[in-house]
Amino acid sequence: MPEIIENFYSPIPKSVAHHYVKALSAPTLSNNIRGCSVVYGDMARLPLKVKTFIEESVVLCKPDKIHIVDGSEAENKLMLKALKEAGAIIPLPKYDNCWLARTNPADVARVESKTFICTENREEAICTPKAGVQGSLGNWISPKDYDDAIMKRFPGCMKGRTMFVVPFSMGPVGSPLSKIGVEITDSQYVVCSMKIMARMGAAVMDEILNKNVEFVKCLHSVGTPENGKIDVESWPCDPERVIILHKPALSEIVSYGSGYGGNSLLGKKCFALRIGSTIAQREGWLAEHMLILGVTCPNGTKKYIAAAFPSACGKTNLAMMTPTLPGYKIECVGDDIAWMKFDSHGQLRAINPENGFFGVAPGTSYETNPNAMATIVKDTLFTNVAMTSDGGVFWEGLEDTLDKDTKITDWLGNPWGLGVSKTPAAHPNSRFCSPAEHCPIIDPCWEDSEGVPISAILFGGRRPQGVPLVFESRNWEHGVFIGSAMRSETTAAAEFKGKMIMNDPFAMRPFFGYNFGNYLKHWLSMENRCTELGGNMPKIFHVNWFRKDQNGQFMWPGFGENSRVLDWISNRIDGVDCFEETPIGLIPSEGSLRIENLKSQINMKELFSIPKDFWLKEVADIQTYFDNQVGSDLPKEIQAQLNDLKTRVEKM
Ligand code: GTP
Ligand code: SPV
Ligand code: MN
Repeated sequence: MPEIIENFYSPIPKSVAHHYVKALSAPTLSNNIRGCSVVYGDMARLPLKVKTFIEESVVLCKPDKIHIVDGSEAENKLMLKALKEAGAIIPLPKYDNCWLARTNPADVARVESKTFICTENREEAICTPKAGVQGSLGNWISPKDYDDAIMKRFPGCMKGRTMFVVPFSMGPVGSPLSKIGVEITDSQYVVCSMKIMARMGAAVMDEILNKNVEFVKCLHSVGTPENGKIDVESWPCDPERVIILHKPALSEIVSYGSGYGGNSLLGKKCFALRIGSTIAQREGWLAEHMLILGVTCPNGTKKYIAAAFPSACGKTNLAMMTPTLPGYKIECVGDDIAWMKFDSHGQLRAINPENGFFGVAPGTSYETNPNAMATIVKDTLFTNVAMTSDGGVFWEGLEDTLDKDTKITDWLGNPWGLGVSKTPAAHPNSRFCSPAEHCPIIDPCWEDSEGVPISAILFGGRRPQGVPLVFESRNWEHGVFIGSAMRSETTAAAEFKGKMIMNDPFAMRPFFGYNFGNYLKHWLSMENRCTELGGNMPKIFHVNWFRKDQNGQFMWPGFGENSRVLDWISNRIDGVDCFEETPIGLIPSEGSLRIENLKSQINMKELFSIPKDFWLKEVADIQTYFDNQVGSDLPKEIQAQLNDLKTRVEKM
């Protein structure tokens, strides 16, 4: 046993290996699968279906060794140690068990253009764009091309590496709303990240074994470039041949070439959203790119709100907000993904299927998000942030924390000087990966298996022009239309360069697992489902923290001040008559948005203005988008909503 550990985790000194051996799972008798030795883990715990999945993967990928992940602390320590010794992570002694990973600079974000949904017919997966127009609502791949793509990349891709088998649960283990996956990966970084982001390990394997539940098969390899040359030894990947494949019919995800975030932590966007949305459609619920927060008002009443903003548009910040309005309390249930289902009384309930935060680092500071700052000083794996000479982290937004003797190393490992260097210290999509339980304002109900009751759904994005701070939909159908017409400035979370306004319906453009037209029909159908059960639909709002003035400055201070908007929304949920009708929806009536004690003067008139020219163009742009991208898949109710909006705006 010590020999196995030593040679697997070489060059760990024998004495250290010995120290951990006691805590490890018992060795098995026939410790091999298809001739490949199992160097860690309990073969006896392997359900037949998992064993078959491992066998198939071994035959395809030809790893040297197999490690069945048990999720224990001892195992995690070994992994981190091995990563450190391989130079893949750097310790951050300023904090408690925190680490920094630097990626290959060619592997820094999700790759939407190489992400595919595989179905028999194209129409099941994506809308049919107008002739001559490039579709932007996902990519389809045929079953044959799917197989070819795998066969071009995977055979032998794990030679010389260890194959890790990670059983994981999205949602608390055993909860009726949870779903299980097994990720096979050749990246220890992925294993350590999955330990933070999902419930994983032996308890999940037992769940599969004892309840014989189905699981989503997730196969991941960081790959090796075709010429066999790995650019950055500490971060192997194959950027040229990255591909992220989903086959909903088989509940299967296959990802090659990238070790980064949503490309490699397959429980997150691939499972919880893309495969998740197809399961949700089938089973009658919603899998959404949404934060979930609890807001307690000064009178002690508490409501839960879900909000969909595109990547890097403020979900984590809103979910962890420190309200500036006295007497308010915000608590965080989740910051990225919500699974929502009506209960038997017709109340919409949400769970956060994740176990941690994979949050955008730049912009996070003691001023903007002190709760995130308190979360990330323990058990956190940072990626592509800058490092300080005292063993801490640095990124844009933390300038005030620096003293003049501190030296900075940028995300690429080069010396960096504040006010001197022309490039950012941290990559704009650099991230922290932290356990949710370390968040000081984690909601007491965040792991409740029945989920928390949702009273409102917010849509939003980065809209520098024309879109007011907040408006309410006239009804559910109008709200679904607002979601379908969402647009936002692009960010560094995906491969887009520069800032342009892009349509991002429901903040799900990169994450739909099936045809967007059918997704809209599914959303519209929720109203009947709810009323039949005797419930009330949540109200729908649109928010925009990012409107700019003529000088290009944000007109609204955002962050904790967004509590003022939540206050108004909360009053609207309670039915308070504090609104004014406009062509685009209901906005706060004069004086009903609390603006007392704001630190700076705000031009409220401008912030809530609805310029006719802008909205005429917006209506035309939405029409073009629907015609070009959605075509005959667009539900007639949504077209009718757009027609009505057009009529109202024209009458302005
Ligand atoms: P993903 O994890 O990619 O899905 O992103 P997210 O939606 O969780 O975005 P996040 O909260 O991490 O915010 C992204 C960036 O927007 C950060 O740099 C924040 O500082 C900035 N931001 C968030 N909220 C506000 C706000 O209210 N006003 C302004 N001006 N910026 C904000
Ligand atoms: C996003 O891009 O919306 C993220 C980061 O939350 S990733 O996990 O990379 O998708
Ligand atoms: Mn996200």
